Amino acid sequence: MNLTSKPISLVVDERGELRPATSTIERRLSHMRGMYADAEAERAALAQDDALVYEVYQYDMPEFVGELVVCTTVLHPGKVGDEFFMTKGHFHEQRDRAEVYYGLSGEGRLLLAKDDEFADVPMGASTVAYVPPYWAHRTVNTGDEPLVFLAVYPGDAGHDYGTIETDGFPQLVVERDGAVAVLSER
Ligand code: S6P
Ligand code: ZN
Repeated sequence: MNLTSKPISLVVDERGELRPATSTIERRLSHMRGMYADAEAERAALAQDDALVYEVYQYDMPEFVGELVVCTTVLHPGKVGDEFFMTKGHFHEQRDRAEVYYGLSGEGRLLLAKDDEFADVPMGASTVAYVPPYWAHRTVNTGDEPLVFLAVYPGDAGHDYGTIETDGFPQLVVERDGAVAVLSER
């Protein structure tokens, strides 16, 4: 994409759409096959309805060092079996690129992983979460409303989804006895 950045003011509407957006992504359950721990529950959910799990509204910028991309994510409430709806999760292709999330509404967790380390931090209205360089990140909605957040990341960061598609993510977030539980697979 041949883009030139200019001064601009964007608006996040009441449902979390960024306006104007230059690209929009819709992720449904069928785009995430194999990512939820309970394969049988995933099959059953897909047989019923290819649910919309999340939407991303992005204002693209040139993919250069020094530029910043802004986008919002609307992560819908729901579960596959007892596992809460989540994003695919990724590393930045340029591993040393960081990111900031600002929570707008809803509640959930941001899961982070790097080598043998992992962490989870709360996400919700007014939360500022920092994704340090080198950490994979995935967001989970643990509430009944959409979890909406704004993200800002370097224009040249890129996205590596393949590593998590192959290796999985070391934590999962489930409902256990009516409470939210973060389980570690390591
Ligand atoms: C981009 C940033 C977010 C995610 C979005 C969807 O670097 O971390 O905007 O793209 O939350 O998640 P994912 O893992 O499908 O890109
Ligand atoms: Zn990211």
